[in-house]
Amino acid sequence: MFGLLLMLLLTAGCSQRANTFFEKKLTFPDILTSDQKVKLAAYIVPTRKQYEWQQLELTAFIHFGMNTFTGNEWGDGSEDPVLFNPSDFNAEQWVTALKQAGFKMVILTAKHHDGFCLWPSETTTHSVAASPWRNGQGDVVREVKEACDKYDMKFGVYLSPWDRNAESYGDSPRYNEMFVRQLTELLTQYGEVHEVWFDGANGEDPNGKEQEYDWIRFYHVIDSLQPGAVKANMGDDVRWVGNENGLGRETEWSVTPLYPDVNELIISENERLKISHTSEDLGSRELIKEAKTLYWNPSEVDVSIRPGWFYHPEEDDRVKSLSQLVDIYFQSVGMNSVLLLNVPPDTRGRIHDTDVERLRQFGNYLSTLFGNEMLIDGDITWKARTGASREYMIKEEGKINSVMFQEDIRKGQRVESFMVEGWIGEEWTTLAEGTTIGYKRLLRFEDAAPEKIRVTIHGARDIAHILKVGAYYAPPLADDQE
Ligand code: FUL
Repeated sequence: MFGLLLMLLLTAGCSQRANTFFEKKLTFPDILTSDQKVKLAAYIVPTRKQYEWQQLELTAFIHFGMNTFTGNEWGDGSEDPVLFNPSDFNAEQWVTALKQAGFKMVILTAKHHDGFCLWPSETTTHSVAASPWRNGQGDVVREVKEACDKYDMKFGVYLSPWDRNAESYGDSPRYNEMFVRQLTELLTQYGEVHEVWFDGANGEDPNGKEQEYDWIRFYHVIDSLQPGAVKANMGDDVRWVGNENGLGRETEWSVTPLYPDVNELIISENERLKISHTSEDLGSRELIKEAKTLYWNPSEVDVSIRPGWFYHPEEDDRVKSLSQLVDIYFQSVGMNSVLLLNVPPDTRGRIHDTDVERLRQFGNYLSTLFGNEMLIDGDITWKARTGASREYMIKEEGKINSVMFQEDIRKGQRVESFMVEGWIGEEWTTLAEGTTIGYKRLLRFEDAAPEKIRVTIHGARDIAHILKVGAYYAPPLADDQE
């Protein structure tokens, strides 16, 4: 029966890989039962670039621009370019601080809502070219990209569609044309770009005119100029988790009917299903039963190391503590998401010492924690059916308080619920319970010293491919490390 279903889907033109899997998208034929739909959901897999992106785990946002100098979070576009004048700009300092902490990509705000371009764009005079910095000869995008290349860091761009400076904003075709030119400059003049991040903000122009973004055209520009770049947030490769607090979902399905609101058809389908980025449930069986199309659309957790996205000196003593950052790590990377941590440089054009030190502590903490694997045999792959259990031996005298699970998502995301027990004092004691796993799931519990652990898969949508199980001891963290 399953073979017949696959045949049907093939003839329906779905993109199928290796005779079994569906890359990124699957539209169901009308005749399927609910159970068949759930089963097929287990065969939707990431594209290669989505999979590579997921493996980065730690990525960094850099909010830097006019707001750094005016103290704003959102400029209105009327700011004088002479205000942009970092006194000691050093992109290598950003990249090395992030690199040492384990970050794998830097995404720069090439243009925020105020429309000020950090590169000398030919589309506008509102750019670094009109600033005193480097006598108007500077290019922040170039210097950051060069630093990334030098230290083997991936590079991404944030280009705000909402532009409060552009005169054409609100005159939809004209502004879209300019936006495409800006995108084209960024995607052709700097070498490889790995992520393009589109914010959804869509303010009116001063006369109340609304701008209609041509998302599909923007997608085509990216796909043709940088086929290796994932499109995030309003893009269709990477999904905004739905909050800016560093908090993922306990149950995080990368397979979901949610697609960004790029046109009327999609908007009405999202409305019919009553789903948006902030919905708690984006992938349950109940939702899949109602869906017509499913996507591989994994979650990205964006959060700032400071209260604001841009640097403000008055927030120097409000940099997140190490324990807050570690919590965020467990709630993002540990909840089947990629972390996008914002670290905003100051008016010198350098990352402040407090933030550099916190990044160093964060990187050290993670390498101590995960550098000491307590399981002897956690790397053996395991094909687990619903109800299956497996025991893992712990190294002698090992204290643990966290466990890690990974599914081989190249074969789909399947686990719906599982449990971890420890063999303590000649009996099994429950240590932790979880729902989804996906690319990675971390669970924490009280310190325990079991001789071995037992993992039971209580529910799965099909045979789950468990790639790795790990157990670790996370050293205690006091909040006074701020
Ligand atoms: C938001 C923007 O309005 C903020 O300023 C920031 O850039 C954040 C990452 O996205 O929607």
